[in-house]
Amino acid sequence: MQDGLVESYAAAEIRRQPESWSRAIGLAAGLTATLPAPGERVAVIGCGTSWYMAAAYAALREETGAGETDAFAASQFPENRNYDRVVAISRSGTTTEVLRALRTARPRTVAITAVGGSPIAELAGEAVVLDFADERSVVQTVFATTALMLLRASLGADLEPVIQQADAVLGQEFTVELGAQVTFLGDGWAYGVAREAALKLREAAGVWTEAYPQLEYRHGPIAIAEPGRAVWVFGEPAPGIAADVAATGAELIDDALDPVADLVRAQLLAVAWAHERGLDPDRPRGLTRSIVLPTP
Ligand code: F1P
Repeated sequence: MQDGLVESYAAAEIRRQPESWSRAIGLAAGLTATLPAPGERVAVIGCGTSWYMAAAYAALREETGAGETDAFAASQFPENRNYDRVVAISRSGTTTEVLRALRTARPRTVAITAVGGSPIAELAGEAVVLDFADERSVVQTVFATTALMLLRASLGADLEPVIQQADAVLGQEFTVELGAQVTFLGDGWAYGVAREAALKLREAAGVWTEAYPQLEYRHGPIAIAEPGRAVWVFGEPAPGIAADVAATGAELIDDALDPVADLVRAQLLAVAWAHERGLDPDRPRGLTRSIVLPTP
């Protein structure tokens, strides 16, 4: 473990994740009337990290046959859709675009937030308050994954193996090799998690990252692969991807982990690389805890 890793809020919050997930999973059974029911048409909205968690849950809900589910960056939420339920994810509960979208959403809305009594919690018809997962770092880790694990639990997933994998990731010593560029790949719900991993490295460490569905990788993004750059696959690698990456000389990272446990590894790397670069992972350049626009 590097000295720097224990100094940031982000490092401590990353380590809190398995415990926070267990707590959230314990809440899921009591939220069956609040969270989307099987068969409902659902939209899930958020901004930044919260959007990527929304995208992961939406794809997973469809994959498990629970019902049609769309995910939108809150600013892109279409006003004239009739969903059975709209789920808004926002750690702060103050993000302007989420508030704007919720004002147009109907009929049932539910907020998942870390802050009870926040504007989004008040505006939504119902609120799930994960205050135990709130964070000091601007860069989100524990709230985001806790919201996603709660939603996964609501779909009936057995998450104990994921917790064990994350515990193992957190217990590992790893050497920090500064990556010049990392492209994350994932399919289905893992694509949302891959986008979040890419965002984490950009936000905390200023690393150049990209993220694509696996089969999109050959449609252009592969052109930037070269020795010294990496391609990190979340979930099972698609046939032929490993060989195609090897041919470029880029490094392939395939941890064979659940995507959320793999995200924990990416979070740890983001904090470690931030320290290597002399950056503060808690206070990334140009970012604030939430984006509150002048016109609400
Ligand atoms: C969403 C968010 C974060 C991002 C930054 C700005 O916040 O976009 O994901 O890292 O801090 O805000 P929230 O709506 O989940 O509070």
